[in-house]
Amino acid sequence: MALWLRRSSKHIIKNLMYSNYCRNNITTKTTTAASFLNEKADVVSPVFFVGRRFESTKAAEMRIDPQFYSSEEDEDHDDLLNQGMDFPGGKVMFTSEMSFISEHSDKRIPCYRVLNDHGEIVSDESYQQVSRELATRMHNSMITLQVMDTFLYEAQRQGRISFYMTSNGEEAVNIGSAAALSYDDIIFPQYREPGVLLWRGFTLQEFANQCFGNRADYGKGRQMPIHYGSKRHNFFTISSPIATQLPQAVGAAYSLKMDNKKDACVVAFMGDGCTSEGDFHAGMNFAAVMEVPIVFICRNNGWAISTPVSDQFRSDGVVVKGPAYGIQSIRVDGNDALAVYQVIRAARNIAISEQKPVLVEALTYRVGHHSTSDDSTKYRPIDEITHWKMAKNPLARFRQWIEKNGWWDEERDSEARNTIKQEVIQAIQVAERMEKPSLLELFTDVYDKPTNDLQEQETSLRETIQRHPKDYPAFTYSL
Ligand SMILES: Cc1ncc(C[n+]2csc(CCOP(=O)(O)OP(=O)(O)O)c2C)c(N)n1
Ligand SMILES: [Mg+2]
Repeated sequence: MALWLRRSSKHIIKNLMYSNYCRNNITTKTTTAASFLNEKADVVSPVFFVGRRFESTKAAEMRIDPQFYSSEEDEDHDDLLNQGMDFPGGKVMFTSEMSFISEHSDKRIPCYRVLNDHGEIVSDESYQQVSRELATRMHNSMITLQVMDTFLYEAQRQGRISFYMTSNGEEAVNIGSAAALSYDDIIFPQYREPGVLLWRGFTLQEFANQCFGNRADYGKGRQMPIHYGSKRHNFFTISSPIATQLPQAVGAAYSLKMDNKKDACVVAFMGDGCTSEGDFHAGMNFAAVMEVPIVFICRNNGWAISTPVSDQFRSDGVVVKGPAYGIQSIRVDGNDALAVYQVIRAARNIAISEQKPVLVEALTYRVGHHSTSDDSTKYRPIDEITHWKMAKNPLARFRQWIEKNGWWDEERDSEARNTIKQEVIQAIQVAERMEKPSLLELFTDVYDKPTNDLQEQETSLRETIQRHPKDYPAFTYSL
């Protein structure tokens, strides 16, 4: 019985292999068996696995297992080896050489740049000149971001707001990418990309209102500072749990595809640390499989709070992860605003015209502390920070370039900085003086009708504030 089973199974498997072999080679008109299987053999597509992507894995493995062959079948077997096998995703050739893919290539993926550290153009013909108007606007926006960061950071240090995060050192990724996009593109930010919102017209007053959590804050004071969001600017509200924005962004990109919208894409930002979250991998895979128009921009700034990238991953950064998911990818110098602009423009073009995702890894550096709750000198050398702040400064590099073009000079620079400084101070003063949102707002916007426990909490909070009015001065007016 055992012998019969073995012989029968060998026979069945051999037939199976043979029929698969024929089907795999179905376009070769001379194969009589192919004609037997399908009379229109010569016009049938050679792709065997279409529509049955996952069910044939086992059969495919069995087909190449030598234990199922007898010695007289060796020649056939060699032929089969040489043919390779059609497998979901394309033909895979066999090899008799057992070799593991190396964990890294000898050379690191190069980094695209347009400007060198002295603001000189080093790019080839792939670079497209930008207009004076655009270049000066980009520079002005980078200064605005820097000045806003300085004053809001100080406001936190003075105890006027509870928390803040700067984008110091990452101004070029912020503004270079924002300038390359259309306002219809939908942004899913991580949190260190306020420059994108600034570029789209979110005012300094709106930034300050959010950080002070006042009545004019769109989040009604219910979020920590820097959790901006604006429907008007196609900028999804920042959410603290890292990487949650990625699968959401892919869903939004899929909806663009379903709506056949061919003039916009989704742009999802993330940090290097974000790529260690499961949501990064789920998002990348879904984007690739569903072929959605999305540009993933990873700001690889060297650190995820106190975790250096060397403790984050062993791969050559983030860019190499793209091809593993079947995503076109590129590495760019994130401190070169011109290079970021060029790359994001091209990436956006691919995402929309090919309806496919693109991954961009921008190499930059977080010059500031992670947030106002952090002291980065505790875990990284000051020399490292100084190097990136001085020698690799993205604003200094861009400024040198626009000065060489005769579009900027010292006088213009100090005038711009002074004007922006006054605007930021004014915005902070107005935001600070404005009333806080009504306490009632704390319990709205989640349920249509507040649940019993929410009602109890509201009553309890009111009683507490009435008992201790000095501890809650900002809220007593709305009781
Ligand atoms: C799911 C989740 N885990 C952990 C945290 C705590 N956390 C906040 S920021 C951060 C580091 C993120 O680093 P990175 O993505 O590189 O962004 P960067 O701050 O460098 O811009 C961590 C771990 C969080 N907010 N959410
Ligand atoms: Mg980081």
